Amino acid sequence: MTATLPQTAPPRSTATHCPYCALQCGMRLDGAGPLTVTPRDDVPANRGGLCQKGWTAAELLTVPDRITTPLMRARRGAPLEPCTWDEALDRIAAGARRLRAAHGPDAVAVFGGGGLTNEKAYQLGKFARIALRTSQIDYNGRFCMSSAAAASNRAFGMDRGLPGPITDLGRADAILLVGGNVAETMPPFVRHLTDMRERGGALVVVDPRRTATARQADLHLQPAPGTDLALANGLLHLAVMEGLLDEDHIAERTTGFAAVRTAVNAYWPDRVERITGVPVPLMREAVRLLARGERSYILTARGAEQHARGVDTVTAFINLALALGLPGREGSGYGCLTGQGNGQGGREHGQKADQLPGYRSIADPAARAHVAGVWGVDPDDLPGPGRSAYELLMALGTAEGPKALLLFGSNPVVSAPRALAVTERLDSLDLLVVADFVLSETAARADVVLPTAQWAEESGTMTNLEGRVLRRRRALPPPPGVRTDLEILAALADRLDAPGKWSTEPAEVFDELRAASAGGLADYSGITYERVENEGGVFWPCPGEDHPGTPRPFLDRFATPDGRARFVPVEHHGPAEPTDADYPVTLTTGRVLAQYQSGAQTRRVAALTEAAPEPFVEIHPDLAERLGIAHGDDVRVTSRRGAATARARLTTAIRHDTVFMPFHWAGEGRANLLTNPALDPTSRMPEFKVCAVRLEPLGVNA
Ligand SMILES: Nc1nc2c(c(=O)[nH]1)N[C@H]1C(S)=C(S)[C@@H](COP(=O)(O)OP(=O)(O)OC[C@H]3O[C@@H](n4cnc5c(=O)[nH]c(N)nc54)[C@H](O)[C@@H]3O)O[C@H]1N2
Ligand SMILES: Nc1nc2c(c(=O)[nH]1)N[C@H]1C(S)=C(S)[C@@H](COP(=O)(O)OP(=O)(O)OC[C@H]3O[C@@H](n4cnc5c(=O)[nH]c(N)nc54)[C@H](O)[C@@H]3O)O[C@H]1N2
Ligand code: SF4
Ligand SMILES: [Mo]
Repeated sequence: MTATLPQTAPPRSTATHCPYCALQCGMRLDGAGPLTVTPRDDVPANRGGLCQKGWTAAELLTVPDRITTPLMRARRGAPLEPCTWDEALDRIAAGARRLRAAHGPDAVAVFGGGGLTNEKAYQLGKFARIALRTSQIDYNGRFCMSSAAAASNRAFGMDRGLPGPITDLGRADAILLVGGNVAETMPPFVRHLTDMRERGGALVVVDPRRTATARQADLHLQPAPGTDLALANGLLHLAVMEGLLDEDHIAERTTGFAAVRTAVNAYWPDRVERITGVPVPLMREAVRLLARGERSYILTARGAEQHARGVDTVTAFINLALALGLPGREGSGYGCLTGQGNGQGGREHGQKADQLPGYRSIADPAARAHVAGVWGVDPDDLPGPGRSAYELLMALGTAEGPKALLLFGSNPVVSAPRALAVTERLDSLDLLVVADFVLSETAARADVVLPTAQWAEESGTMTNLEGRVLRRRRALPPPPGVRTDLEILAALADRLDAPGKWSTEPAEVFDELRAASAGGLADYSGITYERVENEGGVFWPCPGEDHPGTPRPFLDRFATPDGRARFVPVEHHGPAEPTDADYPVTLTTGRVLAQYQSGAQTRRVAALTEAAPEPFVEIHPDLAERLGIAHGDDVRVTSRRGAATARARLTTAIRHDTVFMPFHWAGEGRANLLTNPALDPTSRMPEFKVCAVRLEPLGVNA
């Protein structure tokens, strides 16, 4: 089978969205050769703004080392060499069949990504379950917002990023932003915070670093990494003491407050100051700001969530929000800032180990029956839940684990915790297949590499951080020789004699997704491409074509069986790996404006590499002096997992006891050589945001 790519003349101007983060800024692409990018002002999320990554996004399409032909290596150790699509696909299908025959269907695993469109995420989950019949599928969203998702499901019965349209934020009385650096991670988002502040609202930021976001705040709390839960319980303790609770809201809309009130008794202010390092007067001011109006938000991002107790930490902030009467009211509530372009939709349509489309549980017999019906298979033939992302990666190539991995939309050699061990597991596979548009660090280790189409070369839908489904539109055809992910999955399904329909048309796949999601929590059945076009996006759940969609899902009731939100008492445990004499400093990790994730894309864009060229470690000057480190020195950072080398960047914006590294680079500066894969017991999220390290100066870099 050869790829036939429709070569229709491209329209002069295409309205679409940015390929990167969950804000999904609207942009217009013009031209037929090199595209020019202009921001759209008809999209509420960005209202005419873009960040540097968005402005330069068109360069991704023409990076010099873009792969345009499949690559294969004859055996481990041999070089990757160009091959035909038939050779590549035949090798994958034969390998999958052989391993399945020898070891059973779980011998082949799939790893997906939150950057994939809804259509691709859906098709990938279906491919794993009915073409490979494997339970072994998970995705990088597990590393992203799985803790917030689990906490929201527990409290509200549903997990949907923001509780309302993003423009609601601009009318709030106060926003408490915990562990989010939006000035770098979604710059146009800051406009909504500025709107609020110009109307008299207050911004409170909780971050161990005085970030670009914290500098714009009315109040900045600077806790030690991994102590947010104690802080949240302490704030609730203060709210109780100061009589700031919304007793009516608690009585009418929630259950379980008594146990939480008892639990936070033990979080008296002095104790919380000792745990977190946040002075009591600042805590008091924060809770007063948050409680002074009726419409306020508590928002969490990765700083609060990427912890071995991330679910409980988010729960502690939800408890605080509920006690102040915020969730369930128009223009206020709790929200999680989704990260990846389709971080929302990516978690709703079945690429997570325990989920089927429509945010259904794969363990629920009714859900299995419904989805099996749409797929045309027997419910008993669907596999059960598989391993979570890190557990899956670490099982690869072991006696009980998968022997082959098909990877779409992630670069775990750079982005997974304890990356060295994960890389060893990838190298021990019989067959590693990576679909990507560049030779990422993970693709470079694959046995077969499949070149895929990019954002502006394909159509589909993305669900942004608001829960609003948006259209990604094709502006030009992919380069000759390149196929879309849907075409790749269809060709493999065909070779594996898979049951079901394997359309390569995004609109057809979307119609099937609608049917599969019908009746589920994330019900997309009423959403059509036409409606998305005409209505500027549609909010899920949307259970019928005559249903308006649901911008604010919790106004009348929560999605729990009794309609009430649930308080859950939670206790502070601290980081899984506390500092000690050998590893006396806390390392936290995160992002910078000009690089995206593993850097596979942004490290190839000239202006972005110029803006953020190399790995670094932020150190407070006092700590640096104690360790004999000067600004610009190369520093070796060592944890129990390994050592990394990065340039010292001295700044008073970070706590004395903490250092920070971005994780966007490969090689010896890889932050994930150091990170601790301790997993949250519920979400299985790794503790990217805290581990114990020691630092040594390596002298001035020549
Ligand atoms: N430029 C850029 N933008 C991006 C991305 C990118 O890679 N680059 N990725 C996208 C994705 S997938 C995501 S998930 C989002 C992430 O967006 P954010 O969550 O805003 O990003 P991070 O930098 O990971 O973490 C935010 C902050 O958490 C702080 N932090 C660290 N430890 C703690 C802690 O224990 N407690 C608290 N309260 N704060 C802590 C860090 O100092 C950091 O400033 O960004 C999206 N946007
Ligand atoms: N230390 C540390 N580590 C972290 C984090 C942290 O804060 N600290 N954050 C974590 C978080 S929140 C996230 S989301 C992960 C992200 O980390 P990764 O999962 O590695 O994400 P990306 O770098 O975006 O990798 C996406 C890859 O897929 C390719 N790609 C993009 N779109 C498509 C597509 O449509 N189809 C196909 N086939 N390929 C595509 C890109 O070229 C790239 O190579 O990192 C996690 N790792
Ligand atoms: S904020 Fe996110 S969506 Fe907007 S331009 Fe930047 S990377 Fe793209
Ligand atoms: Mo993320």
